[in-house]
Amino acid sequence: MKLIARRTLLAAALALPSVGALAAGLTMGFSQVGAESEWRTANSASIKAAAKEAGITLKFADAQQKQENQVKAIRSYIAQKVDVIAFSPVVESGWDTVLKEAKAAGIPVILTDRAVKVADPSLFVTFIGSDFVEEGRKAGRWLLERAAKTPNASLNIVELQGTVGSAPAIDRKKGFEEVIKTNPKLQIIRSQSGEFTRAKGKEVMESFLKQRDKKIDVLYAHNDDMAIGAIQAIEEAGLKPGVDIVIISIDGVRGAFEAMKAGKLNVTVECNPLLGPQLMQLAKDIVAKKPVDKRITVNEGVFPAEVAAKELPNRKY
Ligand code: GYE
Repeated sequence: MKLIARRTLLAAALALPSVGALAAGLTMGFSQVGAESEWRTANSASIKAAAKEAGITLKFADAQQKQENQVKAIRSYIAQKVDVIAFSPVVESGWDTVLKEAKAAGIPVILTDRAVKVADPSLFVTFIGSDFVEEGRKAGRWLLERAAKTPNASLNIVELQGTVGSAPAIDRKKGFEEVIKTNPKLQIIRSQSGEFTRAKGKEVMESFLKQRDKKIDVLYAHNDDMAIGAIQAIEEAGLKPGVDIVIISIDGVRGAFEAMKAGKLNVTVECNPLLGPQLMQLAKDIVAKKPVDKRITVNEGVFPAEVAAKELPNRKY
């Protein structure tokens, strides 16, 4: 603290930029999806901390899950002539125009967490984030193994999808379906968006449970928060989550490990939100005109309930 204070005073006296700016002198505009989940909270915290650590001036805007807010934020970063723009696109499509504007202004764009569908891939420099199709496959493989223990039983699955049109919702559905279709006893009987939030996950699960035409054996939730919301709905309906209904979700946040420890969630597929340090390094490399890979993925695991108690103290988000 003292050292920084002294340096800042010195810098002020000499009319020099602050310590952070001296180290990198870089400004990043970041447009975040929102604050819809535990994953997102950890992701935002990682980005803010890493920017500070890297001496990068961060302009951060929360879009409250609305694409129009992200477009506005990106336009304002262009107007402010930031050095680099990074964003996590709430949905996949509809970005061509604003990204062309960034390109015309000569500002490099980094995608983090979620991908976009654009006609011209040169509209962004690189994309750092998880492989969501693979996460869906991992969830599906876990269920295949579980189903192999009761080979004659048909299993009715309900699915809580993430935000409509978002890369993780599209890809996690795709990867899961690709794997479970190899076993005709596994059928998705209902599928609806719970918008990646606890409240909506609970609400949609309640409506699934009210339709009594078919028994629900399995819940596949595209994130932990929706699974946690659904667990409440299942308990309120007088059923035992994790026992009467097998529950699979994605992210691996602390809340999921706690639910697994309590026997209410069966497995979570890891999706690492701590992208900040790599993002800041990429920004520096790009501004320094160093070559970077177009696609950077993250290594992730699968955590069944059996290991939850042992793993919980090691979790960083
Ligand atoms: O799984 C979910 C969040 O894009 C990977 O967004 C992210 C997803 C994450 O709301 O919890």
